[in-house]
Amino acid sequence: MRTIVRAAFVPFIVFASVAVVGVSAAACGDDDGDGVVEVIGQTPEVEGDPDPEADPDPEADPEALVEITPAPKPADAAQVDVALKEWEIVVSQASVAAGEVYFLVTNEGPDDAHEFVVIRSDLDPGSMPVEDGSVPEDEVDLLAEIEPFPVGSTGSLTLDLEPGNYVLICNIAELEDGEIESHYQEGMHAAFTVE
Ligand SMILES: [Cu+2]
Repeated sequence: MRTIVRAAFVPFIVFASVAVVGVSAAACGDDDGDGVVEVIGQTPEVEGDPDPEADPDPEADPEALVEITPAPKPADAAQVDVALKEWEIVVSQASVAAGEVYFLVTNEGPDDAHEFVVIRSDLDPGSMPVEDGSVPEDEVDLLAEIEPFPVGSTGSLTLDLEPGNYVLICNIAELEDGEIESHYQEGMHAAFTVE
């Protein structure tokens, strides 16, 4: 039975090898049946979509995204300008006083949709956990985010932040030429401190 299942999913296994090789290697260290079971468990995400160039995150398709506009800045909030681009996040200041913080976030592209995610973490900004190119958002202290938005658009996020260490990331992972392109791993992360 396992042989039949495995044969049926050969095209997917080839296609997904980049995504699962780390998981399989970590879990069992070889390529026996355990690895195959893990691969099969991921098929619902791809099943019915035979195009290996397909974007696994349709939300990230610039063509499908609408422009966003920033909310007005609250009078007492500290403003932090944020530029999202390939491949970095640039902040106008890396620390602010505790209290209301108004992030004014622009996607400078030049080509890709980006998102803006605020995580509270003492980890080095480049050392967050990663699964299939994304930081698993249920395994970190994610405070808020601006969902993927197109190049040239600006949004805002106002948060009441306590003193501590924060990490700002873009968490989009998409297929590029059959391989996962992780915006986070390409460098879209920045440290941010609240005093
Ligand atoms: Cu991005």
